[in-house]
Amino acid sequence: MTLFRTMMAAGAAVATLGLSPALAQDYKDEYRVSTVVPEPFPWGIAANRWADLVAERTEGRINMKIYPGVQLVQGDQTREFTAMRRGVIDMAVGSTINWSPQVKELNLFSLPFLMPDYAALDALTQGPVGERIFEILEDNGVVPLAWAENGFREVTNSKVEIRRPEDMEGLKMRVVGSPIYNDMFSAMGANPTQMSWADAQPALTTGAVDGQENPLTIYSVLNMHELGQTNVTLWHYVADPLIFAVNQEVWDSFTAEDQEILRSAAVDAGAHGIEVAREGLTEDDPSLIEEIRGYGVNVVSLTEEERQAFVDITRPVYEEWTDVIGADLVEMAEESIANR
Ligand code: X2X
Repeated sequence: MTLFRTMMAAGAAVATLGLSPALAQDYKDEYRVSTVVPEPFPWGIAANRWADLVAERTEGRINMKIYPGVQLVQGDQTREFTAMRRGVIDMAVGSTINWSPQVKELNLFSLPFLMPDYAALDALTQGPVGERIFEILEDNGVVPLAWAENGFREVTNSKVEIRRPEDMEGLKMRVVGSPIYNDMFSAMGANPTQMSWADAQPALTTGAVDGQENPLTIYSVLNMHELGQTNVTLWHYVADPLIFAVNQEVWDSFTAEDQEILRSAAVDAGAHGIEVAREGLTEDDPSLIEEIRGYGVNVVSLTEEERQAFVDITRPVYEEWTDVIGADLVEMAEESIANR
């Protein structure tokens, strides 16, 4: 039994003795929920839905306020997890990428070309891998409740059509806060620079970087075509799911009934968020891709052969990071995907 579980068991025993039951009147006036982007990004929509559902179902006992732009950690999204664990942030709807500096297993979702489609992503988050990831987060001192989605991250730039790794030679790319992204883009011959989301936007505007990678929902809400990002390659190389989570002490302060409301509201908000994140980006409904094409953007999909060249060139990174993440977890993920 881990120390965490021992403490939980002790806590439960105390609660049954009636010594310190959580009382609704001890609640804070406001619970601070961190996100990177606000509405109308699907991420912000999921967070707002969570807060609204909780307010409604607790009849106002729990009042959650969303703080977008990771403003509670001065815009540094790689510090969000630590801040939540320490209670500087009460709750978060966070990306697996942004929490992976502290929880190395979360790099699983950044393994290049692991998840070919939405069914593969669902096979991970909704299967044994998702359960294992939640156990790992609990062992790291936060309470995970449900999944939502930022999306498949596609590569965009202002200079060239990207179909082959060679096309990326020397491209200045803004990458997110896990070193695996530096490794991947270096392997492809690009010139990656790690930057927070807050810094990425001015860097794209001024042309300090040539390109970036993010889900198309982020691209379209920001009108990145107006920032010169007129080449988009749909390569589905990684996807970042989002996780709803609560600081442990805050969680323990809620009554069992309110904990259940928080959890089920997160599950419902997550389902809605996933739906919104995929809108217009599926085979059945590619309307968002068409809309982006309509702005004169060069949107390309890769042939199987073209995709394979990227798989091959990033394979050493995949293998190296398998050791960091844990071979067992990667194997479990590969198996879940194969059986999806
Ligand atoms: O910084 C990004 O690229 C973003 C908004 O997608 C994340 O927070 C992972």
